[in-house]
Amino acid sequence: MHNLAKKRIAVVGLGLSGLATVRFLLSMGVKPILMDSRTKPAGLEHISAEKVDGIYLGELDANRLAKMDMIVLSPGLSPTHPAIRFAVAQGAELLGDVELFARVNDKPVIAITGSNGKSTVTKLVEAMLKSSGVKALAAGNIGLPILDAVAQHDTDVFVLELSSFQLDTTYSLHSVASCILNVSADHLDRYHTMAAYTASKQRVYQHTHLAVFNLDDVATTPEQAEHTLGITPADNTFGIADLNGERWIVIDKEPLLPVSEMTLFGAHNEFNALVSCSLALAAGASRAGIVQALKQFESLPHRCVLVAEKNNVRWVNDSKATNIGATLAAIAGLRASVAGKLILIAGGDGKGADMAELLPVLTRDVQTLITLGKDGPAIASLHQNSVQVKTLHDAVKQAAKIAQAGDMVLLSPACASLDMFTSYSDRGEQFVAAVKAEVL
Ligand code: UMA
Ligand code: ADP
Repeated sequence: MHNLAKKRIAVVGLGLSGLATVRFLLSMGVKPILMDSRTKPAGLEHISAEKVDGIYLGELDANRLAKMDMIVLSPGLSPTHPAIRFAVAQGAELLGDVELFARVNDKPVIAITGSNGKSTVTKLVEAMLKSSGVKALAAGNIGLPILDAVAQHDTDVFVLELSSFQLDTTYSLHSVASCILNVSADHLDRYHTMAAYTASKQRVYQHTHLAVFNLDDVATTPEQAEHTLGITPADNTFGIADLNGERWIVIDKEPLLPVSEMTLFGAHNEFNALVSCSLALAAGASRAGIVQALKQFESLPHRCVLVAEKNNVRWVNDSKATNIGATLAAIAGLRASVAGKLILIAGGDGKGADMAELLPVLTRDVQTLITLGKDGPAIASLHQNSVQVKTLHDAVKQAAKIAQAGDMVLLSPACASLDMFTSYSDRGEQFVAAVKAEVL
C-alpha cells in the first residue's frame, strides 16, 4: 500500500463506494482517473474535477483503462465487462473497495454474506457488541462504504455486510469470524449459474478464523476454513431448546432468553439471532450484552414491518424482499398469524430467477395475488386468483377492495425494484404512502 501514490489508478463507478474510494485515494496522495458508464452518475456532483486526473463518462474506455496499474471497480459493475476484461488482460490489477480496506485495516473484522438476512445479522451483531461495551461499526453493502468507515478511528471491530459482488473483487480480507447465512437464487442475471453465485459467496471464508455456516443449507458449508461452527435451530446445545414449556435461545448449553422476549419474530429471525450470537461472541461480546440486544433490537425498515392496521386488516411492508428466498421466509414467518386471507403484492425485476419456485407457497398460503413490474406476468401465471396492475398505488387500491377483517396485505415482491423505483426503500415508502392515502 505504501507505494500507492506512485500507481496509475482508475476508479470505475461513481456511486457510493466509488465516491468513498476517491476520498480515500486522495487522502493517500493518489490522483486517480474516474470513469462511469453513465453520463450522469450519482456521485459526480460531489467531486471537484481539478482534484482528480480526469473524469470519463459514457461507455467505458478500454484503451485508457488498459494503461492503468490498478482499477478499483464498483460492485454494481461486473468484472466481466469487456472493457475491464481487456484492461486486466493488459496487466491492470483489478480490485474493489473492500480489498483496498483489507490492505490498510488492522482492526478485527466480522464478515457476513448470504442471499437473505445479511443486514439484519450485521446490525444485530453490531448491537450485541455495542451493548457489551465494544465499539463496533456496521459497514459495507449495508450502505456505509467501507472506505468511509475506515476513517472512523475509534472503532474496535468492523462488522461487514458483504455482497457477492464485493466478494468477487476481494482477495485478502482477514476476519475473526465470517458467515454465509444461506444461498438461494439471486443475481442470476450476472452469475448465470447457482454454482458461480455460490462460489462468490464462499470467498468470505478465505482467511477467516471461524467459519460459521447454516447446517440446513449445504451450499453454505465452508470449502476451506481453520475452525467451523454449523448452526441450526434444531440443535439444543447451540440452538433453540424447550425448557419448561417455553422455547429458549441456548448458547453453549446455557439458556440465554426465551424466544418470546426477542423483538424479532419468525423462524428465519431465530436462525439470524443464533448466528449473530456466535459471531458477536467471537469478537468479544458478553452474554449480558447479547441478551440486551436481542430484547431491544428494532426490526430494520422495509423488512416485514406492520405499517397500518384498519378494520382488522393488517398491511405489511417487506419491500426488502428482493428475491424469492426472502419472500418465502416472510410468508413462512407470518402465515401462522393470519386469521383470514393472505393477499400478496409481488413483482418487479426477477434478476433471471425462476419464479416457479414460488409456486408451492403461492398455492398453499396466498389467496389473492396482485402483481406488477417486469416479471409480474411470470408470477401472475402461477396463481389462478391473480390480478395484474400497472402501479403500486393500483395494487394497494385493488387490495383495499378485496381485504376483509382478519386478512393481511403483504408487499413482499420477490424481485428487485429498479424497473419501477429508485431503490427498495423508495418502493417501500411509496407503498406506505399509498396505504395512507387509500386505507387510513
Ligand atoms: N452503474 C453503472 N455504471 C457504472 C457504475 C455503476 O451503470 O459505471 C450502475 C450499476 O449497475 C448499479 C448502480 O449503478 O445499478 C449502482 O452501482 P454502484 O456500484 O455505483 O453502487 P454504489 O452506489 O457504490 O453502492 C454499492 C452497493 N450497490 C451495488 O452493489 C449495486 C450498495 O449495495 C452498497 O450499499 C454500497 O456500495 C456501499 O458499500 C446496495 C445493493 O443493492 C444496497 N446491493 C446489492 C444487494 O444487496 O442485492 C448487491
Ligand atoms: P439482506 O441484507 O440479505 O437483503 P435483510 O436482513 O435486509 O437481508 O432481510 C431481507 C429480507 O429477507 C427480509 O425482509 C426477510 O423476509 C428475509 N430474511 C431475513 N433473514 C432471512 C433468513 N435467515 N433466511 C431467509 N430469509 C431471510
